[in-house]
Amino acid sequence: MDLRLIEAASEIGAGKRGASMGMAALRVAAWKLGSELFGHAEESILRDENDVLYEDDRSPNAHHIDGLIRFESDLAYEVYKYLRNNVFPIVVGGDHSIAIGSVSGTKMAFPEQRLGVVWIDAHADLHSPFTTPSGNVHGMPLALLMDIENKKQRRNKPRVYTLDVWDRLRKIGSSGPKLLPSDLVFIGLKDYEAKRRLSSRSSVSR
Ligand SMILES: [Mn+2]
Repeated sequence: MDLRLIEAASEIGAGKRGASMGMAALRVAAWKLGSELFGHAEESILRDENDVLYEDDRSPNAHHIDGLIRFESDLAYEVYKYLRNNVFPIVVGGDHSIAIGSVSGTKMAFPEQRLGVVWIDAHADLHSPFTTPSGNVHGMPLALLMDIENKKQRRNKPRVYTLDVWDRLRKIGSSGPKLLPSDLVFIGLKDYEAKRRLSSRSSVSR
């Protein structure tokens, strides 16, 4: 089966800059180790929206989430297109919010099938705009993909604008959950975060 590398250098979801350099770092390391992957596999390079990080943030409980709409849709379509043509896509980020487009695109290619996800991370990435202490979207992709908002443990009052964009991201490819909790495996998790109650400082981000 042919492989295709997809460079998804979006770093809007992270709290710090730098995740967009992932592919460049891998390319250098692979070349040093004598790997031929980057010399032979074809690459798709997606246009990122990282410039929104220089603009005012309209969404304190999901920072710059509007910068993800076009990007995640493009990524989903790219993944879908290759899978439908029997080409295996390897998506390299970028921060963890790129899972939104990657998994949505896989679901578009196999709409009748249940997807399994192996999540290798120190964090569970199960926050929503209602529960996030930091407002960083890289901590939310699994909740979005499983359609979990966890309002019971809310600590924030997200803006209507934020929830509108969240809903559009949730519906990329199809509405309804892309993934079931029973089909998700975590590796490397440190812990779940303790639950918190809604506080009066709810809009203050860490
Ligand atoms: Mn993560």
